[in-house]
Amino acid sequence: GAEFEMGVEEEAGKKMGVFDKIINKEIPVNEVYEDDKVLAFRDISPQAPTHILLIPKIKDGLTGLSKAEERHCQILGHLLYTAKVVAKQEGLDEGFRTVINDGPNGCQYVDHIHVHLLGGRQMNWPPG
Ligand code: DGP
Repeated sequence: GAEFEMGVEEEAGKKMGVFDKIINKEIPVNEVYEDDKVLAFRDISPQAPTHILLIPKIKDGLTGLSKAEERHCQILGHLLYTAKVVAKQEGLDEGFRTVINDGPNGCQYVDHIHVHLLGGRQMNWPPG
């Protein structure tokens, strides 16, 4: 999609991505968790009663999971662990789903890795 292509420009330093603007507080979000490495906020287009995005504050080339290198192992683990912390904070005691979309087939639109945390309703399997 268009935003995926925008990310290429961003890598070249021409354009700041939407999640960078969120990290820089240039775009306001409904924040639910923050620490030195990760920011979590409510998705603008929620697909479940609870729909939160978790993103690393420093992208470090991690536009998507397919671009992960061994140096990203710590932040990847921290993102997933934080999803659990936020799920508990949100009271998702009956379960929840985490999703990382990657690339066109994965319906990834924002090229800054993010974990979707979805809950508050019965999820379906297989996903669409
Ligand atoms: P994905 O398809 O995995 O790339 O999901 C990107 C998600 O980001 C999508 O669910 C909508 C969300 N999103 C995009 N722009 C904004 C924004 O400006 N604010 C918030 N809160 N969410 C956004």
